[in-house]
Amino acid sequence: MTMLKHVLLINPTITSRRSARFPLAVLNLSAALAGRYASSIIDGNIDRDFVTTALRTLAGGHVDAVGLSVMGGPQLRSAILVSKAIRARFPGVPIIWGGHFPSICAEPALNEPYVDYAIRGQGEETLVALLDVLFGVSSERLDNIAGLSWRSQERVVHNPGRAFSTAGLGRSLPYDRLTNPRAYLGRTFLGNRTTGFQAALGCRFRCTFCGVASMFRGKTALPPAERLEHELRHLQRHFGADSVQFFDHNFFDREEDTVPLLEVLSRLQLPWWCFARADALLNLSESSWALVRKSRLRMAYIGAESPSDWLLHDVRKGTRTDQTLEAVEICRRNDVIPELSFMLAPPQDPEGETERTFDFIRQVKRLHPKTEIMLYIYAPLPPAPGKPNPQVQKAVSALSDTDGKPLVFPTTADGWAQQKWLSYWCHTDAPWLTPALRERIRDFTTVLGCRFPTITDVRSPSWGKAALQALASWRYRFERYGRPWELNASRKFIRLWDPRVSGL
Ligand code: B12
Ligand code: SF4
Repeated sequence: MTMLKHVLLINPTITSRRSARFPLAVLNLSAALAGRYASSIIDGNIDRDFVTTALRTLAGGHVDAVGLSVMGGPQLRSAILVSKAIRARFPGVPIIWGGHFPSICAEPALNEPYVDYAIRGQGEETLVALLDVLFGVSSERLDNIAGLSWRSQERVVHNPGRAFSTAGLGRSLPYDRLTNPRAYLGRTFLGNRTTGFQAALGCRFRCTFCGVASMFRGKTALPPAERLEHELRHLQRHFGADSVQFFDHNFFDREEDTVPLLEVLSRLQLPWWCFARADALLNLSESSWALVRKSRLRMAYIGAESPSDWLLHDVRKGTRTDQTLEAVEICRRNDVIPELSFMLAPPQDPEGETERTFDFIRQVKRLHPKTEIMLYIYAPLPPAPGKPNPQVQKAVSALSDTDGKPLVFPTTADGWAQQKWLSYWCHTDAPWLTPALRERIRDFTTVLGCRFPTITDVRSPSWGKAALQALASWRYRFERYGRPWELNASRKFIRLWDPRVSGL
């Protein structure tokens, strides 16, 4: 019997143990490798000493390649840490990066000595094809593997992108490969044992600022209803899931395709959360809304992005501000909390747009006070390699810093891990923001967050939230956001939860 080659899949730390949800990327990859390659998983969200664990596993001598899942932001730093450690101790083991960071920044990743291959977009088929070549299973050449970026001598080569695959919809995830699968269900405002789950793949839109668009290039596929039911019942039965956070980029697609999924959710009665678009919600008929209510949808995260239709048009969002307001209203009528995300300070008019966004948020709050608000800075990323994207190219070529110098993105992964660029990737800062604007945004965020503590915060004590709310109410009412020193001081004792950083 021949031993299968072994791939160690690592999800580097991105969040606390308590916020850890199923590491879906490495689980999907492990499922795709099954039968052809053996795999094991290390999750840095649960194993807080995952670098040591990875080195120990490699020292065991049975690992033939390492695959890391890398999102830009804090996960990039932990990915660099473990990759450097592996390269130093086991220089002969190939290190493969996949996920959102290398999908966009394949070149900066490959400009580092600790990354050998960068897989762009959906990773399952590309990884199998790469391993087949590395281990001599196939006589294919590296330059024929779609979706792969690699080094040929000193040059970085980006092969063409891989076509969208729906194969993942047919696979069940090997939760038993995780050390303790039950650790991934946590208490949230939805329930005591909320699970993360991805039903559909991709998104049919191509907003220029969004990493999802560069990964899926306008493609989407929904799962068959039976699969959704089967997988969720499994999570209920085996791990006690009592609620679901859907990680789909976009849960609501065309009504006729979404209705069978809503019927499943109505049967299962698990309170749920999802990403949605304003236009898709507005397109639902009354009977579909009845299903939404019956299925116990609690909150829908909607990319409102901006109070200005010209900007929505510029970034190819495909929705309008009147649709955002209508979606808020329809959510209110159906007892669903809309969670609106906004991108502040676009470089065309950072101050003006920011103030208009604040006014728009006040309007939304008057319409439906329970609406949750997520504030980000507009921070478009460079276009992904593999296929020219003139719209994204245009959006980023117009960017400059406060001195008017054109913005130059880092050319290495280490460069992207510097604080300035980490904040940029996380949409918490951008080089064209003046100190005054930064302060204005910080102050507004503080006042708003204290005045309307998020319902998703089940960790902070309710007395603390009530105290902050009372303290912040006059400031919000009279629009006196500047220097909220008393709120900042109180928040040192009463820590509020930030769903932007840790999720639900
Ligand atoms: C869950 C999640 C989180 C969780 C992390 C996990 C947890 N709680 O345990 C938390 C809440 C911590 C998080 C944080 C952030 N997130 Co997040 N997150 C997600 C979410 C909803 C699901 C991720 C997931 O599991 N996807 C399902 C898997 C199967 O897909 P995948 O990861 O893309 O994996 C596929 C490929 O990428 C590739 N692949 C991935 N890894 C690997 C590895 C190898 C070796 C290979 C070969 C291939 C490969 O193959 C996989 C299968 O096809 C996604 C949206 C989404 N649906 O993906 C956003 C998303 C990934 N997050 C995003 C962002 C920007 C962030 C933040 C950096 C900032 C922010 N604004 O939210 C923060 C960081 C916050 C901080 N700490 O400061 C963006 C990424 C965009 C981009 N260009 O980088 C996304 C796409 C959301 C969005 N629409 O904007 N996030
Ligand atoms: S912002 Fe939303 S709708 Fe636009 S591409 Fe990204 S996931 Fe799709």
